[in-house]
Amino acid sequence: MKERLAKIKEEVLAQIEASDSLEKLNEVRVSALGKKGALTGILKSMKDVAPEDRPKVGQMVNDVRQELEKALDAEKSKLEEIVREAKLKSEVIDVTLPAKKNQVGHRHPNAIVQEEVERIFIGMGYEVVEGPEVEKDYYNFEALNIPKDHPARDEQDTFYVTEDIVLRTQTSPVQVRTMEKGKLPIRMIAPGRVFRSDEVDATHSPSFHQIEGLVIDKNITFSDLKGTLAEFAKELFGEETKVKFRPHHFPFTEPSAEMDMSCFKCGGKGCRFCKGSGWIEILGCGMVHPKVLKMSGIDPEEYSGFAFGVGLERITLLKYEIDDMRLLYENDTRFLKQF
Ligand code: 2NL
Repeated sequence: MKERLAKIKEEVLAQIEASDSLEKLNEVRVSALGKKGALTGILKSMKDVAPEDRPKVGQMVNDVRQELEKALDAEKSKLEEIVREAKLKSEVIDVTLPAKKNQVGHRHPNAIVQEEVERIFIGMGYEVVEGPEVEKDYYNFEALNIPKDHPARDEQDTFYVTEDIVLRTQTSPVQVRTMEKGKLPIRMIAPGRVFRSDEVDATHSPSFHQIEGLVIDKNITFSDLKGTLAEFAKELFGEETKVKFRPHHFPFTEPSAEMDMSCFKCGGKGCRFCKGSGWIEILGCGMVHPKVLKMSGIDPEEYSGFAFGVGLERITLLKYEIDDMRLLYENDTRFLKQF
């Protein structure tokens, strides 16, 4: 029995020595000490040992078991250390490598200018209101005094969704919806995307942005319009900016005008930028037509108001001296991050 034990010990120690992986070492542990292992086998054959010898043999088996366990644990630590070393070597990080640069986005120049315009009007007590881009024909045309046969409908090259649903050609429908709600007075601007099936070139796109403004109160006059829009131009293009108004026609305002501002490049002397005239056209405006007020439930005898509309892209191109609107739609960050 003693020899059998010694042989098992030697064999197992040799197997431990020969194990070159944690998996193999575990197989050795199971085959030596496991339920069906060699040592357990010896304990099972205790019945063949004389009863008086049993405690001694038991003691011997336990001693061998302890010795083997010690050897197994030592080998396990050794193998684990080897695995750790290999892992450290394979996962080595070169801290001197240049870091990956995160691409940071940039505010779109249109968004920057829109926020600037919003800031100016909020400062004068206006509210910023938004509305749907897909509109009823009624809100886009009828309520603005543009009936079915009106030539302005051709000028505006409308995208029709159905016979009476359109992609809005201006943001006025937002103002009509606000007037309809009946809460007066109104001081609002309506920025947003509009659509016209125009030809595409350096100054036209089928989808662009507009900012319209509307003021309705008692005793609002053309002087209020002039003062407000002159202040707007000064805040946006500089204190020295002058404005002038030319008579114009819109179906929804009467009287109507277009506003020019003195050229911010040459100050009015005339240059390539203002095509020698010293003036640059920037917006359309007028006193809200009494018919438009009446259709939205406002009494034109009691209330009056002014309205205006500016093309956002037009202002952006002017402000940043960009010569082609298409640059605003390409979203090339090399272009965008200049502003
Ligand atoms: C332009 C002209 C304009 C308006 C828009 C407006 C809205 C309502 C009532 C009356 Cl609800 N008018 N909007 C008025 C005058 C001009 O835009 O040339 N925009 C680029």
